[in-house]
Amino acid sequence: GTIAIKNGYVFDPLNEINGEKMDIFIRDGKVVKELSSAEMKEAKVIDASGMTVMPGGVDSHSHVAGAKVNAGRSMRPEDHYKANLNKTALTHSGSGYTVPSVFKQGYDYAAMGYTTVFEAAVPPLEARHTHEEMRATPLLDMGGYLVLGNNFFLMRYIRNGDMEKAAAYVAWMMKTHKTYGIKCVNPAGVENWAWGKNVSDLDEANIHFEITPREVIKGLTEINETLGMPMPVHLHANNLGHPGCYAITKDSLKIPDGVKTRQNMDVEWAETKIDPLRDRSVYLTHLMFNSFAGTTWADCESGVKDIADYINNRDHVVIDSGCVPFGEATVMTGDGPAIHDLYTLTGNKWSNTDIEMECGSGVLPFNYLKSNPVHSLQWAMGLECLLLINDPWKTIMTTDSPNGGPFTKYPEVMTWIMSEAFRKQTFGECHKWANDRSALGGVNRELSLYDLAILTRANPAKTIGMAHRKGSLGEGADGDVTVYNLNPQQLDPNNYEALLRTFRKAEYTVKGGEIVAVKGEIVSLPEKRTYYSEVHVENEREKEMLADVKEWFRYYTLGFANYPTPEKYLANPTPIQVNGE
Ligand code: MFN
Ligand code: ZN
Ligand code: ZN
Repeated sequence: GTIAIKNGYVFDPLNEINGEKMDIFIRDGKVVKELSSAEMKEAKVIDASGMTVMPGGVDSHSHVAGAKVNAGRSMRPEDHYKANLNKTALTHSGSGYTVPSVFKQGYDYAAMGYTTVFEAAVPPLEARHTHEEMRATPLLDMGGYLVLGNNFFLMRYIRNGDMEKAAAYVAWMMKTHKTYGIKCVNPAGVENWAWGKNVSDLDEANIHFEITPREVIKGLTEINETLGMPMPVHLHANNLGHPGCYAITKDSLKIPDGVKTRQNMDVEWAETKIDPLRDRSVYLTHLMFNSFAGTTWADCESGVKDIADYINNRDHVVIDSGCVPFGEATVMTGDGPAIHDLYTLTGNKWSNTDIEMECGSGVLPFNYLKSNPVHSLQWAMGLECLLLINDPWKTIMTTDSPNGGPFTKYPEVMTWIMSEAFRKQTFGECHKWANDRSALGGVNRELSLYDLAILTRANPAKTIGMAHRKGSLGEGADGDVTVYNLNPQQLDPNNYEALLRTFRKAEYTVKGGEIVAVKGEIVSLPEKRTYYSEVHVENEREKEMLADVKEWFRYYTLGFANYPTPEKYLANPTPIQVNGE
């Protein structure tokens, strides 16, 4: 589409534009400097006078597609009653509050101004299912991270120091499953879950493979940089959700310190003022869930300050928060033992699957209550993750949807980080542990619209290596734009009701130069894309590695030829060419 968005206050951190009143032009789906007068006559025009204009929202960690998300949908009929959506002439019907149907999740994200969402965890053997659901999710450009932290081949190669084959294997797995980056969930620990066990410290070797979490993290970060991957290793650290786990989280972050980043992709860069190349060697996810101090739930407290101090002093780490906005959630993760712990704690119904023993996953409904001391502390800790780390370019706003709460609660999180008055309001409603056992009460920082654009657009895009297209309104970027009905000149953080209203429904969501949502109503359904990394390594090396894989495939429950996901499973497959050596 061709469109002019006129007279808005633009917040575009990748181009250092901070509330400047200006016009944004899009031709054939891409941002351009200007339109000719002939083109202007044909173009759609949005009058954004007195409004806030940002790049389309980018979610770099959300659980939206694949086996465990679908298990969540099928095991929670009660969740379907909590939200439903009638069909219109244009849109499909849908239901589900914490685990919405594929249609509803696409519409709901777009209504809030989001246009790009990456699925947080794709088990290799479930890649086809994941792609089918991504393809069926309307409006969003998507991609997924491949779960490799307990992969048989990698554990064996890394333990034997066979790093060339390990790298060739990762390259081959990315193109075989059409995935985008390396995900590492509870390294070495999920393998032990096959015996009903876990690992508890970085130097505890697991059963049979005899490899430690430290060796897996070190190995995967090295492989990631050898291959020149678009994004850093995406780490879900060990001991998630255990009181005291903040220590192992901090020690895990020290492992990739000093690893030299090498992002080597063949893309046309959008014009940006800030170096869009990545400088982080690790992207730690849902920091909140990995930051408990103390020894039991009775004496637990926030450990976020300690980790934030570390991150403030180093430059190789970027995190997403995993905020808890209170209320219904569905916890789902590739970390089987972590969900089992929550099952023994709550007695809630749960589901657990080993996927050919390479991944274990679990799902369990969870309700975060303002009356519960620990849940209130978790609310405070999630916001600490975003407010105690000083440099906004080290943080990304998420709820680890739907683990901390559904993504439809993002407006609440945005408002809490922008408004101390809103935080005070919530402190008054929730359990006193939120204040007594965290540092949040002493924080008076209020993020600006520019900061917000970093945490929800520029930084997720930059972190995952998508800044050439996403999170930017620079020339050549995708024409994805959010217009909020909010006049920055009249922004009043004390009027948090107004902020909540603003963020719940974007005035306009523009995707690829087409208006897709107006005041929360879906008005068009243009095509979408799926990104994955096509990593190139030497043929010889791939051949040697494949001989090993084929040998072991005799033990798999499916044939080697059925392993790959063909391109036809993807909506507009868009490979990113990566020069892997
Ligand atoms: C990652 O995968 C991902 O992870 C994310 O819910 C996830 O009772 C999965 O409910 C959690 N305990 C407590 O609330 C506190 C303890 C209790 C006690 O036993 O002492 N204390 C009190 O009740 C205080 C009483 C006094 C007072 O101050 O009021 C439990 C409970 C819990 C806590 C349970 N924990 C789990 C949290 C972890 C991980 C959720 C989700 C997680 C999801 N993504 O006079 C007075 O004032 C009286 C004071 C009171 C008194 O002393 O009696 C994807 O990969
Ligand atoms: Zn996780
Ligand atoms: Zn997650």
